[in-house]
Amino acid sequence: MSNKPLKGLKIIDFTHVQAGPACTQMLAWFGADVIKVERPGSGDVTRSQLRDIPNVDALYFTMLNSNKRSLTLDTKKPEGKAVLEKMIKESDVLVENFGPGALDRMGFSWERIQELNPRLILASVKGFSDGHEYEDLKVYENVAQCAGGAASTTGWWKGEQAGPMISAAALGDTNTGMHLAIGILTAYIGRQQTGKGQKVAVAMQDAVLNLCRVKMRDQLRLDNLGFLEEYPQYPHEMEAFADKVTPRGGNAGGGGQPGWILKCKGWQTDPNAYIYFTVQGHAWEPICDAIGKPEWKTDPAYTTPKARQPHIMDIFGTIEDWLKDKTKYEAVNILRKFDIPCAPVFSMKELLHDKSLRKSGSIVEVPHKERGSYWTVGSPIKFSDLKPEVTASPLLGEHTDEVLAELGYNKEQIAAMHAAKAV
Ligand code: CAO
Repeated sequence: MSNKPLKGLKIIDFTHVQAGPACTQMLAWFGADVIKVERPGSGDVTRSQLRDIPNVDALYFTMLNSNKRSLTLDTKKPEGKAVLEKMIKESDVLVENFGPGALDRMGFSWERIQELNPRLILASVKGFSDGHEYEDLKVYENVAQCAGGAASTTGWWKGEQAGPMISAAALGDTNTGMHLAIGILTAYIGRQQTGKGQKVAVAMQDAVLNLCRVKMRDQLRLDNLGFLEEYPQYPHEMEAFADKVTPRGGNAGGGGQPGWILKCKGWQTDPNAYIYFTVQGHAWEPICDAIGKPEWKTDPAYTTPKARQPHIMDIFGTIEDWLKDKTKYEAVNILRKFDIPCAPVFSMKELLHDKSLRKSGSIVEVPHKERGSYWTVGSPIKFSDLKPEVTASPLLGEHTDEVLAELGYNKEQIAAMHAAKAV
């Protein structure tokens, strides 16, 4: 049995969809007692969204709500409100990601929460921060990617595919939930010092922006320099910098190491027969040896990053030529011997069946009462003394009576709540 550091931490999980649930799921993996509060009858909307098996909880729900308990509660009914009040008095954290003002309208403003339990940490996700000119907007993933700078800096700058582009990675949702988890744990440590809870808020726009830090760096450099030397537009399409707005850089490396996605054997039929190849400055000589171009090691047109940059795409073209009779796996197996930072482009199918990921617990199979079992993404954080064990997501209201009993309600009171449809 591994140690569970968050054991004893009681969390009211008043979250839905992805941003909030991702946060509380992670805390549950690490031992917190997470009670998901859901609307009677329907629950979290993701239970029924994009179902793959009729009448059972959708993967969207099961993959974001493992290790939790489920309590159904209509918090707009007086009986439901009373239960939530009791929970607030007895818990450490309340996490919510409702639309702006919803918690206040329900009667649980920050002031009221502090009256009920000054030790409680209230953790919220909203689209925009408090006081922001867009604070009233409801926000989903892609909206946040647009608002936080990811969309304007992702994708192609010319051709038919030109235009802002959304990432498939949940930069707005799960990423915001991860930021919130850091905020909650910080407030929890703070409470150990002060005895007081506090309100922790993460706006999805801010969480996306935090991941776009290097693009803000580029904007500041562009303001000063008028061009960005590591972008594929440099130096042949300088007009891309004319308006001094950070352009989209396709698959270019975001730092001082140029990189690109390169075609491997079979790319014509396999949409993922590619590798990412990085030209790390000090690895230039090994690269020349690896790709059979030893003459580039001494040719002044190639020896320094500055000399290479104007024709970096031609260099990538030569590397692609070398790759054309090698699968992505064969290519990486050669390049790894030369210490070149690279990896295959893995499809979701490959990742799902990846032996290393299954061995490390990054992909896990979880038994489920109604589905049989499901595969999910396990904890990306690894500890020496904690092996997170992923357990099934709860059925809707599976723990309602159990949680109410723990709160001190007797059988008759629980039956009355059922009769009033408050739970
Ligand atoms: N009992 C009674 N009422 C409940 C309840 C319960 N257990 N749970 C929720 N409700 C009520 C809320 O109080 C709210 O009521 P009012 O608006 O009438 O006051 C109502 O349900 C709707 O809540 P909502 O605004 O959160 O839901 P929505 O589906 O309209 O919006 C979303 C969804 C995600 C756009 C919105 O919640 C939001 O902007 N959240 C903040 C940002 C966020 O987290 N977005 C990411 C979601 S993950 O992709």
